[in-house]
Amino acid sequence: MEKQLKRYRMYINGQWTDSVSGETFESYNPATGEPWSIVPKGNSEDVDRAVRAAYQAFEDSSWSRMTYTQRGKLLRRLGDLIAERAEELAKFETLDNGKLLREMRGQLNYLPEFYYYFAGLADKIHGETLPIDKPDMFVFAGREPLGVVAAITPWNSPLYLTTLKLAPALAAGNTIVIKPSEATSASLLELMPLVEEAGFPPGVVNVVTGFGDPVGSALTSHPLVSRVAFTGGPESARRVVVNTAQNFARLSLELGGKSPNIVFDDADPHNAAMGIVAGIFGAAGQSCVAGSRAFVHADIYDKVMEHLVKRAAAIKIGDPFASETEMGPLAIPAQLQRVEEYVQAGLEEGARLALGGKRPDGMGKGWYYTPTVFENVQNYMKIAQEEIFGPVLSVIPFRREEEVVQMANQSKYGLAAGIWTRDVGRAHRVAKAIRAGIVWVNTYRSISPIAPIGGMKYSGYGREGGMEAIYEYTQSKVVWINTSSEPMPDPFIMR
Ligand code: TXE
Repeated sequence: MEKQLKRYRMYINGQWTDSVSGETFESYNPATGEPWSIVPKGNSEDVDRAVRAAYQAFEDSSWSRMTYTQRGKLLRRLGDLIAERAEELAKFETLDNGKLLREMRGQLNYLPEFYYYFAGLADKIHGETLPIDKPDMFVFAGREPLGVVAAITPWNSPLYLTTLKLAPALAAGNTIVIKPSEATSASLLELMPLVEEAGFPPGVVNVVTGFGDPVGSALTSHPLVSRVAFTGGPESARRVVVNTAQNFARLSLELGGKSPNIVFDDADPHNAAMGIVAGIFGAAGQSCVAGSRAFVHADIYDKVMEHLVKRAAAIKIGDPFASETEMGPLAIPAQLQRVEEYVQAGLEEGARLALGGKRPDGMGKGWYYTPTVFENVQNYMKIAQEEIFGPVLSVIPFRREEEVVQMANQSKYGLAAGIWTRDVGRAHRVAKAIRAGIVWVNTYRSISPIAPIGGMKYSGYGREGGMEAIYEYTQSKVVWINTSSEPMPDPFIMR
């Protein structure tokens, strides 16, 4: 049986390699619940090899003396290669995480834009001269790379979430070691031949596969790592924060949310209902920005619910590779269990199921769950406060703008929010009042390399994407030049 499984190796210092221990683990297809590939199970020794390779590559002249324009060209070439192989890469993602092929295809087809954007920025990381308040001093400030970046990624959008770290890190001149989620190693390993073909020197990009502990822990605490970029859950994030106390690495955390999707009484009920469906049932709710709390104005509540439940009930669940499928399985069994536990908690707290709340029939061993809509939800309930990361929506009616802003902000999270209204003043007011890093008005789940992504409060800190990402992967250096020909003045006075 094992012979039929695809066998992967890690990518360290431009070489394909097994783990030092020789150990492996299986990766599963969520649609069938069966293993389909074998991946090396790394440990701290593999991490050490990869970090040392990245550190050496950072120091090596083939990377450190490469011009920013040349680095930009390599990134552009990588973008072109991804564009050529987007379909193939998307299929590996679907095999590993069970998300719709059409969604992964959409992400992969758009991914080159991120490489092009950061390729364009690579040689625009300018410094500045400072109009210093002292005569005979010429002072300038520039930005320099940080060194070795450690990227830790989850299973929901493996290459997209990797790219948000990889592209700006390389554009800024860093090197990188990436640890993909143990559930989805394949697409990143499939990307490595393209990294090589694009012309990145060995050691600039490395991949160590394996579990959070020991691989993630060893990587985030390694003394030669200067920057950690983490996307995942809060529990692992807490350990990462502690780990970086070892190496004082800079850190960005993207940890998901409990995003409100707010429908005002002047919104088109059908349109808003479709926005809610997109926000929570797209990707089966396994998205950091999932609009998992829908606040609907009481005056149009019934109409919105009618459209919402009708459309959600019609969602086609099935094989994520089939073009007609609208919702695939959940990516890992732990998620299925988590969703079931939260649905039970919702019922116990007195919320009422308007739709779903069970596993669908006839789906074999796949990790499927039906689109689920809860009514009669109070904002303080567990299902309205904790991230479920599955196709479970809580709907809460409201009457007043201040009331809904208050409820939307009564959450420990602050990643994203949606507002549905035709009143431009209200759109601006509410967007300003919501404590979230991203606010969408009359749209949901829109992304672009130009717009930064990141959260407030328990959703984490740091921003990915946009010009801000360049600042996140560089540090400033100030140089003072004394232009005076006078002798050195009193050495005991600070000047
Ligand atoms: O994520 P983990 P899990 C949320 C979502 C989900 C919950 C748990 O609510 O239900 O988190 O998901 C690595 N040091 N999100 O447990 O474990 C791990 O190997 C370093 C939101 O599956 O956080 C993987 O590569 N790394 C999120 C990565 O962390 C460690 C996406 C993420 O997995 C580690 C995923 C350690 N000690 C889950 N332990 C989003 N923001 O989109 C684990 N990891």
